[in-house]
Amino acid sequence: RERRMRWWHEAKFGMFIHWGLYSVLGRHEWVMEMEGIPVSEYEQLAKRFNPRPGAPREWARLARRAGQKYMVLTTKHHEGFCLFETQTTNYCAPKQAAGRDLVREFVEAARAEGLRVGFYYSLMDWHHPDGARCAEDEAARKRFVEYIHTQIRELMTNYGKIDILWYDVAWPLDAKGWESEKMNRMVFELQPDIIVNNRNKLPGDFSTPEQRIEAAEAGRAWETCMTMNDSWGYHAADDNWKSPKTILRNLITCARDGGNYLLNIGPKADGSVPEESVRILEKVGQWMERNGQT
Ligand code: FUL
Repeated sequence: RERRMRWWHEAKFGMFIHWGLYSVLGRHEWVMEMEGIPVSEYEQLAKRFNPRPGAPREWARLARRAGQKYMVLTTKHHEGFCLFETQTTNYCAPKQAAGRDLVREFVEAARAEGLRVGFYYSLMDWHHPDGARCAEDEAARKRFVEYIHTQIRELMTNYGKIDILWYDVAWPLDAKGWESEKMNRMVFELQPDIIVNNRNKLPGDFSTPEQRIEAAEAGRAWETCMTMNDSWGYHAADDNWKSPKTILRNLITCARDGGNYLLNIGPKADGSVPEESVRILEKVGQWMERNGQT
């Protein structure tokens, strides 16, 4: 583990990217749940999600200039829409309006800028019919876990070397239900050098304090993930931006206490990064450059 995690400890600073169909609405990445939008209606957003090519390259350039050393993209958030090519469902970018594999574009962009590559993947899925009933219905659980494991296998197989797997929200099952041990075994077989977080109900390689800075127990790696405003997905009306000074102070606190800082952007549906986020990251980058961190 020490060997696998060396680069990550040195990196200290990464870019989180929340991007999906919710970006079309621009009202928080939980919009489907918060506004009770029915699946059949929400699905229509896939017809309007057609980002312009090259957007991931802009994120990667922005990240590099800000002194971030790795990027983690939501390959699938709770809405269930896959940004990657998959055999498991048509509800994925290549088979909808986008017409292409956005995860591939992301991976290529990160590599082109010399950044490490991370995949966020939500276990909870509001789109799959078994996603909720799997807790009470064993046949549903079996189907759903097969679906999830297959998607993870695709992600771990089709994009070359992946550096981080960032699981999220394991509702409504436990580690046994998700077959998390088997899941991680498969992941490490396919990607021996990868590091995984703790959100599939196993300890994994690092802890994931959210929106707060809190060192884990001694000897345990941790990464604080945080938004620049109050939403992970693009939110047009959320202007509660942190100052560059606050962001820098947070980064320095994490580094001082031995943790990493994963700072989020929520690109718009076309892939462009909200102006305010760009401004903040550029300021951070100036400081990083002055201090020899880029
Ligand atoms: C949470 C999710 O519910 C949020 O939408 C976001 O992805 C955050 C990083 O993790 O648990």
